[in-house]
Amino acid sequence: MKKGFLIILVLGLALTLSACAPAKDPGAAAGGSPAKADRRQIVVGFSQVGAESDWRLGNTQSMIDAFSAEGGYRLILDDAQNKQERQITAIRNFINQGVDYIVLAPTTERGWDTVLGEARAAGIPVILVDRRIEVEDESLFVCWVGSDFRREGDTAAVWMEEHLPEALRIVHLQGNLGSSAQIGRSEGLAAALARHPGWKVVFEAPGDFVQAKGQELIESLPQDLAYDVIYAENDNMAFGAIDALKNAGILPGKDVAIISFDAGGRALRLVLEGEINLDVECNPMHGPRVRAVIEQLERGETPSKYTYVEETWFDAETLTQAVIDRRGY
Ligand code: GYE
Repeated sequence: MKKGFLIILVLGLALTLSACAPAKDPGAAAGGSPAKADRRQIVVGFSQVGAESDWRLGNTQSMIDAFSAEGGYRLILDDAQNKQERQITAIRNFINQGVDYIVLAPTTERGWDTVLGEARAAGIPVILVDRRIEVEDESLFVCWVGSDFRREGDTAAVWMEEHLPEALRIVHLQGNLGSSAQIGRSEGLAAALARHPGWKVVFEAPGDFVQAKGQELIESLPQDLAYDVIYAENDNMAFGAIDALKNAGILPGKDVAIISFDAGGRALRLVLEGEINLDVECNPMHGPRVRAVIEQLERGETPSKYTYVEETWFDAETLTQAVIDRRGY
């Protein structure tokens, strides 16, 4: 009995000692080159909006691919689940961890002054991607990379002017209120409404860029509400709207025109099939663009303050299968 106890004690001690032993230098053990071990890893804290849409998933993947360990980076990714408070907490965590760069894809435009002031006080450069922010002092961020959302809204409006009748009853599914993507796309529509007395918005509500919410909103419309077009501010809300219409025996793309934004692969297939009439492109592949900005900063260069991504639009006449096959999102 006593002897057994002693054996256990000795074994336990041996295990504890081995756990405390200093780790061997992996480079030396593998006979690896010291130069490789010395190379500095750049730590990037990325505060992402959430996972609300196909666009967002494509965007996250693009960032993961761009900031790989093989490329010399360590990416700390934080998913804020569409909450600005969570993004503010994430940024404070990045500051505490002493990251080299903070990349922020902001949920909404306002409310960033304080936390970005904290990042500046800690000497950490902040790069904005996707949506924009409104701050008192624009030097709180180094630069921004993303899309011209107002232009996307204008593009949709022009297409509607050219392809749809002058008397138009519009159902407007908005994105996250206060986000640049919502603001720009809604502004484009509002400007066109001012030009067209025959256009009327018969229903308008935010669906937060989420498929289930798009579906719920269309299902919630009064039975006797007549409308000609659904202006959905992203593909996922358009998917939800399409499902709701089909369940009600209404043909999307024919009985009701569908306008959408993002133009991800899944949506483009519906353009070819005639269920989405127009999809305005919004490119989420920002990873390499943000990496290029960081490379510039590492070389001591000054990146341009605002970089807009080139984008186009697709309807059944302009879209080809080859475009869909090349889509990375
Ligand atoms: O259109 C939508 C996503 O900010 C451009 O956010 C982005 C928008 C995109 O959830 O699908």
